[in-house]
This record gives sequence, structure tokens and C-alpha cells, in this order.
Amino acid sequence: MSIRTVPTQPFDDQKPGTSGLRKKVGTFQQPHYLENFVQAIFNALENGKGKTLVLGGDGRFYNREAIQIILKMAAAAGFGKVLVGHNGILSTPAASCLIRKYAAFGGIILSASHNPGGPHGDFGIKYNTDNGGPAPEKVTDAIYAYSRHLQHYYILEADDVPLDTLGHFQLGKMAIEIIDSVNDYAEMMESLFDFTAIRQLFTGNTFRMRFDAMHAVTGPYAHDIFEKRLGAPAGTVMNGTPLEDFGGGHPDPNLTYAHELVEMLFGAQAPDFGAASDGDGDRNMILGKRFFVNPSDSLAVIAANAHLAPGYQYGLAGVARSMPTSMAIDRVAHALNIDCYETPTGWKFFGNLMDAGRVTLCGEESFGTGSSHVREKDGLWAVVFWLNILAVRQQSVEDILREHWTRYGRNFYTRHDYESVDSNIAKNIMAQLHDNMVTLAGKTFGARRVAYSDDFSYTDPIDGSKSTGQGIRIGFEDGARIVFRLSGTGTEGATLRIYVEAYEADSARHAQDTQDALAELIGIANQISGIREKTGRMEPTVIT
Ligand code: G16
Repeated sequence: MSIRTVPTQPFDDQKPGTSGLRKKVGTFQQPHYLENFVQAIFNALENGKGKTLVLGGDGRFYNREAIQIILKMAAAAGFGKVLVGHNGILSTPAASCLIRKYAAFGGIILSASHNPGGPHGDFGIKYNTDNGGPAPEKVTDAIYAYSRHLQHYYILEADDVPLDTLGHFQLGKMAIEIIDSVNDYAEMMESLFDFTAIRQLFTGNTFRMRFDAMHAVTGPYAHDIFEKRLGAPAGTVMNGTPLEDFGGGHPDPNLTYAHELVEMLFGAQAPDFGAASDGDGDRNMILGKRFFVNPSDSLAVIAANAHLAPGYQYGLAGVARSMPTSMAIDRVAHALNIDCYETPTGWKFFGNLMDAGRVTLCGEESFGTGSSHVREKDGLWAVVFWLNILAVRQQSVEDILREHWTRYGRNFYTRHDYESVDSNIAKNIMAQLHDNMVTLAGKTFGARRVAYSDDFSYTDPIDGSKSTGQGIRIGFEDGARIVFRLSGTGTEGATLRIYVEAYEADSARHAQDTQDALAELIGIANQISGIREKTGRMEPTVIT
């Protein structure tokens, strides 16, 4: 077997976004495209020789081909060993778990997360460092810098590795182990949560749950954890077989795309609890009987009830949320007398805080919740955490939320996404908001006065690194907020996100519909941005 040096030319669009490089499958299938990016990753890593990598993906179209290429390039780069998920499949949190458990040098995860798959869908690749978390910006910047000047990549000439056979293989001098990651992950869940109490919930014969794996990566994990270890009846997990095109669906666990589950939970014979996870298993949506739990509220409820789960019974070091996430968690942190950090969007910003022991729980409005058990957000972890809370409190999801709001007040919260907007129009909207923001403070809109307006920037308290341009914030004197930012994960045009939040202390007003409660602020957001006039869109693509 020999190492081939392949001449190549740089591509100019390999800048990693919020979570790695995401593009259409066709883009990745261009000659040398994937290889260039992988070589850029390897060039950016120091001292990988002889070390262990973790490799796997969410099983989407092109996953298997990409894994074979990466294995041969890892062998050429001199890695000592690669742990590969069975059939090439690893959920993102399971990959993080494996990197940490086996003290690997890092990992490569192939996923475009919640974006659709199939030959015409999306593909993605990201690198995680030895703490199990997404590479920080200094690493992704270095990868990008290498990608712009690549002239060669290196690949071992060898046969493909049988990804569907568990066991040990050799590729040149590099060892490969095909592993079943479900067991490692499920054992970690058992160490954190009260499985006995949750099992009793299921054997009590009154509690019913549906989990929608959306034909994505969590199916095998969910069958094992819910139906085998926790004793939920067969059929609790729906769409549990991972498919390369997610069955033609859009594996994004929200009210729009997880509609099969939503219809069940809002139907006549609704189960007590519903949950879904996304393409690579790091997102989650929580539903009660005819009740939607906003992700920001889910984070706050988990924090307020964390002591009920064995893995968190001794308290939380601190909590963190991304800037656009609602401030519901801030109120819980205040009551618990712990720190609450506000970071830019992107799980990578939580890594340093967790490594330094400053925070235990983190969350984002984009259906992401997690803790320091791994360094990724973790969809199934959040679902099991909710089951633990339900098993101990013996209340409905809705009652738990209503009690929470009565105690802490309610942060009404919504996100309006305008997807596939012309990139230039979207950039202009943001530029204009940026130009106008300095003039907004002190201005009055209806009954509300603007207290501050800025472009969010963040200085990491651990390593001092600074991230600027993270979203325009407009804060009102009554605590309400509007945030505008461009998504860093879309692959078509631009996605403009508008986040709107208002606090309501009076429990008599907590039952209002969210869109009604926020209607005035949504009108202000539309007015300030001029989004309707500039895009010609009268409605957002997705409302959460
Ligand atoms: C990724 C990141 C998250 C981020 C989300 C949305 O999630 O890991 O931290 O909140 O994208 O980002 P944006 O608003 O820039 O589209 P995932 O689940 O897609 O990996």
C-alpha cells in the first residue's frame, strides 16, 4: 500500500460556519472537495501522528463514501488508530462521549444536522477536539486558512474497510476498530439518571410516550434506551430506522417538520409525553399532552429540577445560554445563586466554560440542551432528563411548566426564520440595522422605550478570545428584547432569524398564546428591519 500525493487547487468556500462545513451533497461530491477540507483539518492539527481519532456520521447520503476517503487520508497522515461507528454511524453526542471515554486526540463528525439529506440534500463535516467538543474558532480559522492554499493532499491507496462488520482492521500501519457506540452511550445515560424511577413510570400502565427519531441517527439509541433498558412498550419509538434521505423528511425536531409527532401529541388520543431528535441526535423537542415546551423554557425547567436526577443531585456549578436564547434560565440561576453566562450562538462557545468547571448545564433556543457529561448538545440526554423529572414529580408536562412560570415568571419567546433569502438582501438588512442601532437608544415604540442597542460581542472568560458581530440586540426598558442575526448553518441563500422575547410576571397572563403576547414586539421588529418590504415576504418560513 502506498501513499499517493494528489495535486489539487484550493476551493474558496470552505469556511466553517456555526457548526463545521455544510454544503449541498453535489458540492462535496466534486473531485477533491472533501479531500481538500480533510487535508486542511489534518494540516491544522499538530502532533496527530500515532494518535487516535473517532469517526462517524449521521448516516445521511454520502456518509459511507466520505468515511472511506477519510480513513485512507487519516492513514496517510500517520494517525495510529481510528474508532469508527458501526455502519459509519455515530450520533454527535455519542461521538463526543467516545472521544472523552477513550481519550482520543479528536474526532471527525459527518453531518449536516437537521438539514435534509439524500442526493439533493445537504452534507457536512466538522472536527471535534480532545475535550469532545466542536473545534473552537482558532482551530476552524486555521482549517480555513489551510484550505485556501492547499496544493496537495495525501491518501493511502487501499481497499475499502467493511463498515458493517464490528471488529478490528488494519489500513497500512493504522488500526481501525468498528465499534457499537450504543452501549457506551446508554451506559452513560444510566450513570446520570434514575432509570429505576423512569422504569416504574412506564410499567405503571398509565404513562404513554412517543419518541420520533425522524429516520435519523437516534433510532438505534432510542430503541435501546427507551424500549429495552427503560421498559417502554415496543412502538414507543417511531421512525427508528436511520435512512440515507431520512425517509424524504426534514430531520429538524420543531413544530413544522416533526408534524407527525405533533399531530399525535395534539390529537384526541394524545400520549402524555412526546419528544423528537434531529439528523445527528444533538437537538431535541419536548412536548406534553397538547402542549409545546419552548426550548428556552426546557433549559430553565431542567436547571430548576436538576437536583432530581442522580448525576446532578449535588447542584450545578453554573449555567450558560447563547445570546438569543430567552432569559428564563437567568431567573433560575439567580434563584439558585449560580452564574449564568451569555455566549454567542454555537455550542463551541460552551466548551471552555465546561472545561474550566464554570458551568454544568448549557442550552440554546435552537432546540439544543446539554451538560458537561459530554461537550456537545445532546438530544436523548434531554429527553431522559425530562423523563426523570416526570417520574419524580408525577405531574404532567403542562403542570410543571405552569408551576415554573408561577414561580419565576414567564419569558414569552418566539423565533421567526426567513429562509433562502437572497444573500445580498439579507446582508443589506443586517448592515442597515447595524448602521441604525446607535440611534435607537431612548426611542419609543408604542409603550416601550429602547434601553440599549448593540452588535453582540463576546470575550471568552477563560482564554480571552474575542468574537464580534454576533447579532444585533435591541433591549427595551421593561426587559423585552429583539435580536436579529444571520444563520451560520444554512446552505441556500441566507436565513435571517428574528428572536423576540418579553417577560411577564403576572400569572393571570401566562396562558396567552405566544404569538399574541408578542404581537406588538413582532410588529416593531418588522418595522425596524423593514424585512417585509425588503424581501417581499409577508410571513416567516418557520415560526418557533
Ligand atoms: C448548530 C450549532 C448550534 C446553533 C445552531 C443554529 O446546531 O451547533 O450551536 O445554535 O446550529 O445556528 P444558526 O442559528 O447559526 O443556524 P446544529 O444542530 O445545526 O449542529
